[in-house]
Amino acid sequence: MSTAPSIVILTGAGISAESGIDTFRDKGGLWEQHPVEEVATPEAFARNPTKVHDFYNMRRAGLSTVEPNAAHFALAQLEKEHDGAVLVVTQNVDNLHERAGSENLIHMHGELAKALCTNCGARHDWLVDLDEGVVCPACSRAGGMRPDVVWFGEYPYQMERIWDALAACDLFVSIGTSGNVYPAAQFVQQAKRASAKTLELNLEPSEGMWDFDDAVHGPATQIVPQWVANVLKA
Ligand code: BJW
Repeated sequence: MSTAPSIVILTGAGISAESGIDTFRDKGGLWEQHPVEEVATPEAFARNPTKVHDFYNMRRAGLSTVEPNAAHFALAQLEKEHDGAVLVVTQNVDNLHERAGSENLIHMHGELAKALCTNCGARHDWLVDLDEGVVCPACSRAGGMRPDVVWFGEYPYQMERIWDALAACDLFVSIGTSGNVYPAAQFVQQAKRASAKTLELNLEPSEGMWDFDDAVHGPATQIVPQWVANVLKA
């Protein structure tokens, strides 16, 4: 059995920023351009589905114009070369981790490249626009297709698997997230209850920086590959 540390990594919008994807809460971020209560709640979708579809259609179309960066690639390399377990839990709905090669990956807030039918519960790979008239390929009904993302007030995906991994990890690393959104913002406490070491890698100190044992601040494309290189040579 490996004695190498088991690592859980939480990523947020900051890891994709240098790939050209807007963050949410930074100056000029997505919530400044599109008020959160108008595009990221179930109530907003019920009230104005066209507006919500437009917001996600724009972001889904943007996927084909961006590439994974050095930070995504470094995490994929860590998963392949580290002797212990490596799990990446991302809050991001982009597909840059998987395109960089990460395989042990959970999209806790869903995926832009998937659609969910609210009539039959089927999930579909989806790279084109959605609208209220789209027919579900599984149940053939129209009107129920939505982006497969987790809005405020909805339950994030695979939480049991995430809590279990946090309870069993030796090292928890949070990368490129402001720590504003729960339950992800609580992961550091859960990891500490398991006596894991905790590390923040972010452009600037996050809301919860003082909860971490260590922190390194700078652009993800610099500090993540450096951290991975140190782990792999230890
Ligand atoms: C760089 C960088 C570079 C920039 N290099 N870094 C009151 C108290 C507590 C909780 C609640 C409350 N009222 C309601 C709640 C719960 C609510 C919540 O947290 N609200 C808060 C606003 C208070 N949460 C929910 O409703 C969640 N569900 C839930 O709680 O269910 C019940 C439950 C309870 C207990 C256990 C389990 C379940 C659902 C949350 C859904 C979030 N959805 C969104 C949008 C959908 C997806 C999408 O459209 O993309 O997910 S919101 C948005 O925020 C998105 C993100 O994934 C998420 C996190 O944002 P992130 O990634 O942190 O981005 P930013 O922009 O905030 O930060 C970027 C960071 O990067 C910054 O720090 C920069 O400095 C840094 N950075 N460039 C490195 N180059």
